[in-house]
Amino acid sequence: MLTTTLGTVELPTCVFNASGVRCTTVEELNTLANNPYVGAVLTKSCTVKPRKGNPEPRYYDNQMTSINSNGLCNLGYKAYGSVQVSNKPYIVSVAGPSLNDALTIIRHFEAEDTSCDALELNPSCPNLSQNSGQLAYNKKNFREYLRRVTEAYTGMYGIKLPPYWFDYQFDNVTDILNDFKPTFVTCCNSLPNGLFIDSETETSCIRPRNGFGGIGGHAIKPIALANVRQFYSRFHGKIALIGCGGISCAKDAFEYILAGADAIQIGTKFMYSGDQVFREICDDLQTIMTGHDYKKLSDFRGQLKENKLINK
Ligand code: RRO
Repeated sequence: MLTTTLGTVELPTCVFNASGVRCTTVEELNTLANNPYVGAVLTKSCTVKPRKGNPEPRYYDNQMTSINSNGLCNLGYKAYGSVQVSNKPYIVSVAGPSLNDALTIIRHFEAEDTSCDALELNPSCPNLSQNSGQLAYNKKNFREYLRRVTEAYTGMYGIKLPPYWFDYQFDNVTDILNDFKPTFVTCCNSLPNGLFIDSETETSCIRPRNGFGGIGGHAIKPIALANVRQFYSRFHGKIALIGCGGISCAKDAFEYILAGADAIQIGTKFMYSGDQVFREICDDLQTIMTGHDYKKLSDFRGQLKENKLINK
């Protein structure tokens, strides 16, 4: 009932982890692989060399909403290339963060026989490049990045996008994506440069960068949902969509699919609740679908209706 596809790759369920959340170590990746409710295993964004990341505390949440400045802590791409996942799709997130580093990583996955089924490119980390801004916000650089990446890599790939706001941005990004034809896009990375303050200690809740960090969870759900919808109406089914942002229950997942998502990723809620969240969302999503008489995701995917209700 919950199976879905990204290009030619089949996922046993449409629910999996967001990159960065409980997916950095080999043990965490194996836990995701062994959980039957998880539709794919996605890694933490990787760099060429292993990175420790930013000083702690670098993550904070209040159950609903999170802030992080993790600083790309990861094992380095070679470690992720050696992980074996055989029972479901294995997706490696590639950060770079420079284009040359991204190319080094991508060439490895092009040349070597790994168990990686797809790459999720990450040109949208909110915690780096404060002076130049995120790559995916710069039309010229984003196009050049995708030109070089697609020259080097012939396998399946998707792109994790930052949140966009205006029609012209959705139009511009769609033009670029139509030229490079990723299999999927993920909407969206965390919202850059938020701030949580602890009124008791009178400090910021995280330490790096004076407390500024990427916001995830409940607060960004309407934004990420809108991004899915905006791209759904522009892609005409040619690029698959993964919704990511504030999904904490099956109702949230249902809304993302109505907006046009083929699959959904869980970040803040997975960090907070752990592995059980996948079972809860899968079970409850099936119950909601049965209540609406839907047997498969394609029965309602993208079918958001116009609101013609009259206020009394
Ligand atoms: O590691 C991070 O600080 C981080 C990354 Br790479 C990202 O893409 N998104 C995020 O919220 N944090």
